[in-house]
Order: sequence, then C-alpha cells, then structure tokens
Amino acid sequence: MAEYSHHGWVYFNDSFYYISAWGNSWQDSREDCLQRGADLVIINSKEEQEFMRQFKKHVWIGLTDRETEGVWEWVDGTPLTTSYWDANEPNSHEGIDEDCGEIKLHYDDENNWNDVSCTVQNIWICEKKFTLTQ
Ligand code: 2F8
Ligand code: CA
Repeated sequence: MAEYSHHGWVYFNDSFYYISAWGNSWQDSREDCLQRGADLVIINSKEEQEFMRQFKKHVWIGLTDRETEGVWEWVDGTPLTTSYWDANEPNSHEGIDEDCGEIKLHYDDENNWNDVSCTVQNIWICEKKFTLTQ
C-alpha cells in the first residue's frame, strides 16, 4: 500500500497517522489527538500492527483498562479482540496499576504491546479515519 504524507501526517489504509515529537502522559496525549480531530491509534488489523512497527518507536496506543481493571478497551469504546501483547503482558508489573497500552521498544517482535502506568511520558500516535472516495 502506498503511503502519502502531508504536514506530518502519514496516510495508510484509510487513515492518517500523526506521530508526536515529544512525550506526554496517556491522557494528555489523547487530548492532543482529539484537538487534531483524531484520537490515539486503534490497531484493528494485522496490517496496521505491522505498519505501527515500522515507526520503530516506543509509543502510546489508544488502549486502556482504566474503567474496569482487566477489561481492555479502545478509545472508541470497542473491546479488544485481536491483541499483540508481549509475553507475560498485560501484567500490572509488581502491583503497579498499569492501565494504559503502549508499543514497547522491541518493535522487532510482532507481539510488542505492554501495559504501563498512564502517567509515564511517552510519545504517541494519533489516527484519523479518512476514506478516499473512489
Ligand atoms: O518486564 C516487563 C515490564 O518491564 C517494565 O517494568 C520493569 C515495564 N514498566 C515500565 O516500563 C515503566 C512493565 O510494564 C513491564 O511489564
Ligand atoms: Ca506491563
């Protein structure tokens, strides 16, 4: 699939993606996306997971279980069906409340998601659906 970019946004499979230049908490990252008319990225295909890996970045994704511990939801309210958690994740490591989803640094693995505290400062990826009419 061809990728086009425009003012920092990259187009792939019916969405534009924006990668931030600095780190922020999950909530502040999400608010930045909302202000851009987008939201944190929702990964709902294997192709999109592969595409995310190409950024080779440690980033927030639009996934959280902050409403109900252990029930992971995307920012659009859809439940998590297909997931790409790293081995032994999500784990709320050492009893820390880890309610937000990130792509870990070892993006070489197909399964590279981790749950981490939402207050960690990560860069983030926004996604805006944009279907080009035919
Ligand atoms: O080993 C997995 C574990 O690695 C880190 O904790 C040592 C992550 N925490 C942070 O990056 C802050 C955990 O979320 C992860 O489960
Ligand atoms: Ca974890």
